[in-house]
Amino acid sequence: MRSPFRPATPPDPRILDDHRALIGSIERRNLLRGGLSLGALTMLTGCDVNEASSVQRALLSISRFNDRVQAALFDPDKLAPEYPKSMVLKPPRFNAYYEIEKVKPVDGESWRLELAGFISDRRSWTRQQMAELPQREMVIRHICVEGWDYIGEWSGVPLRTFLERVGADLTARYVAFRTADDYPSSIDMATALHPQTLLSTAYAGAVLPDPFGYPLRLRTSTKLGFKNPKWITAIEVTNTYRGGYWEDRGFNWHSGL
Ligand SMILES: Nc1nc2c(c(=O)[nH]1)N[C@H]1C(S)=C(S)[C@@H](COP(=O)(O)O)O[C@H]1N2
Ligand SMILES: [Mo]
Repeated sequence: MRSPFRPATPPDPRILDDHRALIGSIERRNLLRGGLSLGALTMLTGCDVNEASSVQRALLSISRFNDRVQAALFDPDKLAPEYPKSMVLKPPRFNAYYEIEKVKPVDGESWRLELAGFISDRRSWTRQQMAELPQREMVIRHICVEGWDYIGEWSGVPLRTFLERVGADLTARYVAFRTADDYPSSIDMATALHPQTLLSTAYAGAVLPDPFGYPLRLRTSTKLGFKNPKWITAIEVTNTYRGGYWEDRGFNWHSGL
């Protein structure tokens, strides 16, 4: 908020230069037509934008506002398009915040899925136990913010089925994920309960290859690629906003339908 101790000196416009990516993402979402000026930013947020850290905070608060609007528009009954299996890309296209050579395979035998937060049975799960749950398969389009996409065939247990089985509080706001490569991620409960949101263990009918999230990754049909954490090690049901790897760097948290 505006500091009572600071004189109202005109801010240095160069202060925005460090935040071009975040500003670009806000502008692309049409939240601020005609570009973002420091004056507009101060007016919109009531923040003192003389400091780089408060610029960052102001931009993130605009981004969060947009998230709330988008979450309100989310229609849980709207299904994303599915495609014929003949269109499935084999192998899928890899992406992560590092190169494919740096992928550290997860050992499926010692792997456990840990549970936390508003869940009544927080015992951990093995691969075998996950495989015994009801499975679903879907052929959907994966879209990355970098501007590429592919059609993939994913199978696994619907996240809704899993959350019901462990006694999760389905009225909580968020489902958050931790992963073996330190890529935190979180989604709203409506998306978690969507019929096309899976805890996926297979691609094109075969066990997930290491680069694509073995043994367990999230696969949503209503979210951009970066909201699909791979190599999941823990799930938390929470009312606390947990952000995510790219979200904490300015990407829109909702990023989807
Ligand atoms: N754990 C983890 N999950 C991740 C990422 C990552 O770096 N680490 N990258 C995300 C991004 S940006 C994309 S586009 C997809 C890529 O998934 P794919 O390799 O299965 O196509 O994974 C997402 N999930
Ligand atoms: Mo992505």
